Amino acid sequence: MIQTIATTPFTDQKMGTAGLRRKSKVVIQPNYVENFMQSIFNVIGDLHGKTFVVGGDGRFYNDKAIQKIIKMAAANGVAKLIIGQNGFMSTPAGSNVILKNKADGGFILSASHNPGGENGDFGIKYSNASGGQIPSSISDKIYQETLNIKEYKICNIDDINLSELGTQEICGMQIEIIDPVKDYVEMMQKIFDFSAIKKLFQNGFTMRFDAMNAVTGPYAIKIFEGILGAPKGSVVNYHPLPDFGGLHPDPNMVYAKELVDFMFSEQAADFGAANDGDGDRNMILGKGFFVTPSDSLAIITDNFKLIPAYKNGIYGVAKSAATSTAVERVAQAHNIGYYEVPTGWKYFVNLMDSNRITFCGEESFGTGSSHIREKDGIWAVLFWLNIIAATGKSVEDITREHWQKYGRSYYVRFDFEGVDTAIADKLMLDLENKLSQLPGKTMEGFIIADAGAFVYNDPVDHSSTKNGLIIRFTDGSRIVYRLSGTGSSGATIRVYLERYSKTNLSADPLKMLTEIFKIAMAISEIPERTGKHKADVVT
Ligand code: G16
Repeated sequence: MIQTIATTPFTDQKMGTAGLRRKSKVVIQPNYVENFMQSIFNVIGDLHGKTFVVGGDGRFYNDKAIQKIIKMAAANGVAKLIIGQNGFMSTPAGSNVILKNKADGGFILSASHNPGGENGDFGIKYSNASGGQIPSSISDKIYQETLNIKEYKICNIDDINLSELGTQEICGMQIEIIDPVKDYVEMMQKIFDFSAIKKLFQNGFTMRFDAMNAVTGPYAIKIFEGILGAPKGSVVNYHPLPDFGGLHPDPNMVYAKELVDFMFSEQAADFGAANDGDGDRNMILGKGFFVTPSDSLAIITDNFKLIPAYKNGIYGVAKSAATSTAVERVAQAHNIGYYEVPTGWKYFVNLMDSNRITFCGEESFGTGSSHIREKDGIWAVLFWLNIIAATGKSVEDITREHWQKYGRSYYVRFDFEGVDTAIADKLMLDLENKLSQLPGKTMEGFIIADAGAFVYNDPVDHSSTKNGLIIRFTDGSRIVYRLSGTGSSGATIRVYLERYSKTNLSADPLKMLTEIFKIAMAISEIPERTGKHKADVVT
């Protein structure tokens, strides 16, 4: 039944910040998924005795791609696949299943927060036995393999029925279909104080969770409405749909508009939250109030003692360089380890494995802990609910009290999307060359303290990664420039701005950052070079 099929390489199968992401129309080309998967299998080498976890966020082509992966895994000698029922599994749940079963890795079929459907994006995230996504050293090898691939192996059998739980054998490989929600729920119950959160709802607390028609719907219904007793209707858009029902499952102030409008209306619930396509991102809202992901990480870290699983102490905390410095002040106050890594959750994995950190987070709506090796949307929501249950305070009060204690990092990200790749690359190169001349200069009343590329030297595997350019001012303000690594076409230039104030705690973030924005544009020449005088997305 095993066939060897001749193929020719695609030249665009280089993984980005988190796996391979391309337009669905590109991925559905004959042999596209096959080439990519065979390249991974070739790089792994001997697959005999190995177990992998497979699932996805249910987007268009999830069902087709998963069948290909099953048939190819069997043909390549994989011993066992653990698959989410109907091919569904969130990214955090997948990480948990890998770790719990001591599997050799896993594949989550998702383009994360990117839109889905035939005209949207598709993607494949590949994790190893750590439960986290592979380091760049391995993804580089896989990319080289994709450029040289000549054939792939596949079992010539009918599609497998993925709706029945249980074990079966195909082509000499074992398949176990599991309930993707069960293990995840059990893990959350071990971390948080479910009875305190349950009491909160019994006392009339209200929430709205927007699953954005993506993978977390079934998890959220089970946990929030089922176990914790949130009123029926608290979870909305909970049916995972191939095109996310036309929603763009990116939980931020722009794309989670339905939730944001509701939370800023008269009818607002006490608490609002959303997750992204594959359930690793989160957005936290109070009544008429938005918590930036950078502040959320700082607040979560400051409150670790309120959570059963962390109350005895945490190792430390890490953030991506582009994330605001709010959590740095918390780490100093608690005298715990503090690390700054490049953008990409995979950079946290070594720090967690070596017990250097417990919590980590990113400005891109990702927060998580060492319970798994991916960011975790529902975990972050439960963390906030647990803080609220333990303190009896609102989201806004918790955040404002945090600012009183530590000061406030005003923080906004500006995305310039759909830029010609050559223009974006040249802009970053020229900018980097310019940075060494900037220190000491005064612009718009701000003095530049230092400027340069962000280079991370991993303390565990000693690899070195360069990602983004940073300008720091003498008052603690910062500008970070990066090219996104999660787009499916063209380039997106991200500009992250931050300004710290110890005393001015209630200003409008955009007003606070007016001058810094002007400086960021003047130095980079983004408007002149891209023709864009306004960012496409401001979050
Ligand atoms: C991925 C990574 C994150 C990263 C984000 C944004 O998230 O896992 O670590 O912060 O992309 O990356 P970029 O700025 O390069 O677009 P996800 O949720 O898309 O998998």
